[in-house]
Amino acid sequence: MRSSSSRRSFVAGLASAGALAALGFSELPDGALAEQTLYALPGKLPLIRKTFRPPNFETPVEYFRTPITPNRAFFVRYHLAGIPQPIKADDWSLSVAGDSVERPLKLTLQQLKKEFEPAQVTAVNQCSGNRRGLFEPHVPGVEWGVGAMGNAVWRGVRLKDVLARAGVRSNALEVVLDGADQGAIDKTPDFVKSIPVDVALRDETLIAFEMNGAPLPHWNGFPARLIVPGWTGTYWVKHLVSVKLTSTPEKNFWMSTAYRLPRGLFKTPTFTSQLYAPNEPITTMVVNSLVTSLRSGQQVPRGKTIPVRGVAWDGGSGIDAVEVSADFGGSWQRARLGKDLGRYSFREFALDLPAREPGALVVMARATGKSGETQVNRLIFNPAGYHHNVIQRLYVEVV
Ligand SMILES: Nc1nc2c(c(=O)[nH]1)N[C@H]1C(S)=C(S)[C@@H](COP(=O)(O)O)O[C@H]1N2
Ligand SMILES: [Mo]
Repeated sequence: MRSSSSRRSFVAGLASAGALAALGFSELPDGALAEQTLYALPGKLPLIRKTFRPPNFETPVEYFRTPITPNRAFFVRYHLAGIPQPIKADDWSLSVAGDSVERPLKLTLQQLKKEFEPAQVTAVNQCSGNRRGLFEPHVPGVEWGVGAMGNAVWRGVRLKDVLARAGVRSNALEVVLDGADQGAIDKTPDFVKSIPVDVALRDETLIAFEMNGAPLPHWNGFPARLIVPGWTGTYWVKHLVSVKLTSTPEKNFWMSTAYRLPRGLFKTPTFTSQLYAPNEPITTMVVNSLVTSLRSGQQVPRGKTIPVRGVAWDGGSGIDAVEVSADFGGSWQRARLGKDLGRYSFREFALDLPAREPGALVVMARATGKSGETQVNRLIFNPAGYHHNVIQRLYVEVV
């Protein structure tokens, strides 16, 4: 084993960006980086365009320097080819049905807003495939960098209150969610997701129509979307038009084939009614963090400090600690944590490292949840490229 000081000089001796990338220092493989273009959808700031049809746009890192992600910078993810058409609030209604409700019903947006108690939650919406572009070996799918996520204050009504109005039968197993977007000339099956009934009946599972105090942007699900705090973004169905309580597992492509993981690979909760195949659906997010104050390859003047700041989050236990290392993980120091905005929210962290001697450093940040789960040193490979929470290694040069 190398000592940390010889590791440091080893890193300092590396000349080319290619050699650094080979060690995992670049944020994305070279090809993926070269393809990054910024583009502003109507109502949005310029975001990193991954695909245009369907619209898949990633949030640039600088917007994670505040714990709440601005609506105009919030990432956009769609599955069905074509651009989802804006919906008029007056034309929209939500149907609540299924074989496990007593009384099917339909609600307008006005009814939803007026007849139910308001509720809100601050929660991270992160795509299961966030950081897929960093997978080694490479896996197919949208090659996301680090910005297929965002944190917002979501406001709306509780799904459980809406379900209660329709009457929940005791045989209810899953709640099936469908949005207004459809692949009209598309071969892709309609995007329909389900969640376990106990998750649907939690206080913090919402039908939201506001994001950070404003109506949901079209691209993030206007006029209403599902919020499932702690669970990955795939369950947060946008432009929600149908909620069905069912006594049988939902078996469409998006539940049975996509968004699945090898069984038992992660210690996340099990979606028990969906265990009819050798694999299992993804559920909650794994603990993770993002350094927002440094870019790999950055130079810092000697005598100054190296600011290590960023955000950390997990699947809902809340962040317990973020530790920072400047010696390839040889030693770790606890960062200060920012204000607690709730267990589903981003938690800010900060630590200043001294930039004493000229040379190269590898800065790492490692988050641990209150569940005891910690970010991993090595990728837990899975074929669809989900749950990337490898500790970042940022190469910083003191000059
Ligand atoms: N109607 C609809 N809802 C959807 C999707 C979709 O394709 N259609 N994609 C899901 C996925 S996979 C993610 S990660 C989140 C992304 O939310 P955002 O686009 O608001 O950032 O929306 C979810 N809800
Ligand atoms: Mo996603």
